[in-house]
Amino acid sequence: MNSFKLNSQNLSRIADPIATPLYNRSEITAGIVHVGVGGFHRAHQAFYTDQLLHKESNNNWGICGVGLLEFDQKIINTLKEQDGLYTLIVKELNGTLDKIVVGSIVEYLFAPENPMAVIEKMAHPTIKVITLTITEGGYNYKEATDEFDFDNPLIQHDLQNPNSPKTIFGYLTQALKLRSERNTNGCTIQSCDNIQGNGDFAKRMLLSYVERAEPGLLEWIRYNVSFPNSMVDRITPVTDPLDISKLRASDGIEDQWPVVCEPFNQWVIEDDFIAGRPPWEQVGAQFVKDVAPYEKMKLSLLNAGHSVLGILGALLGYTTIDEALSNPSINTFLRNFMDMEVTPILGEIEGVNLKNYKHSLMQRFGNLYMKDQIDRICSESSAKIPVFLLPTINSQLKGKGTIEHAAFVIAAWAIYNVGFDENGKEINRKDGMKNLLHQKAILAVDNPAIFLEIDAVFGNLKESEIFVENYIAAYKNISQHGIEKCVIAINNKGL
Ligand code: CS2
Repeated sequence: MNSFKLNSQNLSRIADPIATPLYNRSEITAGIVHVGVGGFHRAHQAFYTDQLLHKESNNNWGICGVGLLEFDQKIINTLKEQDGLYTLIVKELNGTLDKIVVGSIVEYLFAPENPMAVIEKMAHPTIKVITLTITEGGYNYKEATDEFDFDNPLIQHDLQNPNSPKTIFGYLTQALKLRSERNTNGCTIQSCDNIQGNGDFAKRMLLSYVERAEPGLLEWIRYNVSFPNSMVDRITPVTDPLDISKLRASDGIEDQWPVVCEPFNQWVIEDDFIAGRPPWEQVGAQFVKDVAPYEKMKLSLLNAGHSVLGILGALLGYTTIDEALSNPSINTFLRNFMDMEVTPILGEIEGVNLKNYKHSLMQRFGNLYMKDQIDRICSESSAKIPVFLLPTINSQLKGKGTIEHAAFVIAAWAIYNVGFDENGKEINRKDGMKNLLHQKAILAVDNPAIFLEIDAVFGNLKESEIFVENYIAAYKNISQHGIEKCVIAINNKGL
């Protein structure tokens, strides 16, 4: 098949049934700056926004994508070469692929190249909302002290070089400072990361930084910036080179970086936008007063469920989430974890049937065509476990509920960090705390409790006798019998 590069000029060559932007992209202006143009943003917010731009009167809600890290150079270059266009490949449960060319990213900036351009853009009066996907670890939070981490050398750099910052905190502070000095309207900063109370958390971290960097700005922020909480959801595996070559072979589209994702998507947002907002409700987002219960449900069932499958699956030598779920004992273990340890802490959630939600999660995890990588799920677990799993453990301990499954997963993660699966194959671990985790994991072989001393991950969990007891028992059992036998024994107890 003749192929062509994906860009504005070639849009008309894209054949049905692939949807392309039907709005006039040259008339769209950016009302949103988004930081972190990874796969998730492109499968979720940029997709919702693309759908919105198809409706009338929304021309001022385009997105300016910003790459903050050196690592982002590749995606920003790709967007530049493709005029911001990319293909979203939705992998249905039955294997059908739905493809959409998304057009909502109309500008793109690479911060390391020109920091002032990013600061000016964030401060521009047409920008009403600044959204973030900077990952759980990106908020510069120190679990051990429950505070903003001023020891981070990048933060020190930003304090000394306000006009050429490297972190999101330096950028936002300078942009808000310009807004206040120029008497520009305020704006909304919306976190789209998987963190309970992500808006409140982003606010707390930013204000800690501002207090040190620009204390005179605190008052202005209080009255001119809002930080809505939101729950975001769409499983988005890492794009595989095969996705790229197949797209070219089947549709002739040469897209350097398409995004693959599942059909399901959900976005629940607290309606607190001080300078106006896109009417995302027109395309399926839910605006509610209190997002907390939705966030808690999603983080503790979906994200923690992912970690359960990822960690146990990695030790068993699986490479994808569906493979791990297709193991019947892992499948039962996960369901019992959800029913026995998570469901009791959730309570009633208005408009949600938890039984159906859990059922749909199992279907989503089992999607055979997504090939969601266990490596992706296990990466940065040191930042994920405190958000996905610890709140459940702590609530259950408080309410004297069971924590056996969760303790088992933590024990498995300690063993995972030794670095080998049960077949002796080296695990490809990616984690900001990789070295420390490994050191502690090695010491834990003779004394498992040592692993729980990583306060940055576990806080004061080591002080719970019940947890430590369960964890040590699980650790010893796994070391002796392997994951699968232990999982079967735990499942049998639940019968
Ligand atoms: C995953 C999430 O990173 C992870 O561990 O659980 O990326 C998950 O796929 C998304 O939050 C789905 O909305």
